[in-house]
Amino acid sequence: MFRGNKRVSLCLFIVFLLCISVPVGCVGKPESNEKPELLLGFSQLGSESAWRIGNTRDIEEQAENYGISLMLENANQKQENQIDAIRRFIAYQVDVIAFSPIVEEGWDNVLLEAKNAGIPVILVDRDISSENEDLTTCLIGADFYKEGVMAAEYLIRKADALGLENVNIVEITGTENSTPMRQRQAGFADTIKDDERMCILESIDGDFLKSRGAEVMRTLLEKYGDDIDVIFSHNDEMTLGALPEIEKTGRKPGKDVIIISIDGGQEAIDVLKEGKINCVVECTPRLGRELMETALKLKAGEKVDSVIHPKEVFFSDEEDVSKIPARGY
Ligand code: GYE
Repeated sequence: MFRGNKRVSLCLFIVFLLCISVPVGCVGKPESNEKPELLLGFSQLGSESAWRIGNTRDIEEQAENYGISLMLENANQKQENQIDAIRRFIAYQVDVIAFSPIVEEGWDNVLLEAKNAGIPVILVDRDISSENEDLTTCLIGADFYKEGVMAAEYLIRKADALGLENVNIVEITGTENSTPMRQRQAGFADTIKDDERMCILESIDGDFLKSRGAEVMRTLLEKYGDDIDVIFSHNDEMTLGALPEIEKTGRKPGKDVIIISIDGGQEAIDVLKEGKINCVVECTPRLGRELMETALKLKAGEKVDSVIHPKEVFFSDEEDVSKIPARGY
């Protein structure tokens, strides 16, 4: 009897254990232990411009929209920080790596490590230059060559409209050896090369920074003074740095000097509306949606397009600029 009772109690205890363990099993592991559907490591190159800040924000927002876990690292304008970040993503075994290379050269070793770890890599915004073509899967970014072409085509139309015979241009270029610097310069130069009125007096590196834009402008003004007819600047930040320097000399940007910029951030568009910039070629920082779509496809083992360029336009004094809607960056 006593022994029987003991057996019954044991049985009841086991049933009790089963009762409490089954529902817990149904609920599953606590959320923090759950593997997210996709873990994306993204190395942003820095925060040098409104464009870059808008790009980072867009990628964060779209990761959230798509329910993708994002490991975001900001390299503060240093290639070695980007290489370290990519190595951390590999060690962490993320599903997909994305990065915006600050310059084109110098990525082969770390990308080979990612390839050997079986992690696909997406280039965002800027390209790399490598003999080994299969280190990355695709590039999601603007057609910078076309942006340079659009800037030059505007200038040719403007020179026609004003009846100019000689057009002296100074160019403030973006970060040396970066894709937008190389491609914007090439697109612009190729487009004006057969127009005998056009002459590039000098091109100086402004590193996409406002402070450098001002510094470069001072140097160019000291050297060429009133001979300068046109400023072609590779981004809005450098343009915004250069404008006050021109004003200090008593000349009016947008009237006495033709100003052409690239990006199309809100601040530059406001200055275009004031008449101090003549043309702004758009470069959209909204690459987040394409990035998430592509990362999901790669995780699913699907094929992706090797180059994805967003559609871009330009804004100029040839149109009613008061109608340009808010830019959002
Ligand atoms: O034009 C500039 C930024 O790579 C497209 O980088 C980007 C460029 C953009 O700092 O403002």
